[in-house]
Amino acid sequence: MADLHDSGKNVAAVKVIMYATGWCPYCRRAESLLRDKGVAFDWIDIEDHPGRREEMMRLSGRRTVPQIWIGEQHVGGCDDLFALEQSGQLDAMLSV
Ligand SMILES: N[C@@H](CCC(=O)N[C@@H](CS)C(=O)NCC(=O)O)C(=O)O
Repeated sequence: MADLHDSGKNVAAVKVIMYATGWCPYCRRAESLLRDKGVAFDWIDIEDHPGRREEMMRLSGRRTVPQIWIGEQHVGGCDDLFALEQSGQLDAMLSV
């Protein structure tokens, strides 16, 4: 169901999940930041797996992609991920 995107450097102590689509620029931007951090994450393409779109909406209360979880915590979308980076909280959340 989910593809494991392994950047090859660090393995985050927590599971990172991103619901996404292949064409979405916000998804690519978020992916790029996670890759820069060197963490592996599960990429769930909601177009390849339509049932996962409903799952994403139910779990997040949002309809846009990406939607990102770090462990049990719903981070939100790309802007939310970058806000955590800007505030210096992201590394601790990722344990990197
Ligand atoms: N501010 C959001 C923007 C996300 C966004 O607009 N994603 C687009 C795809 S690139 C989307 O899901 N559009 C569908 C919709 O608006 O219903 C973020 O940072 O994640």
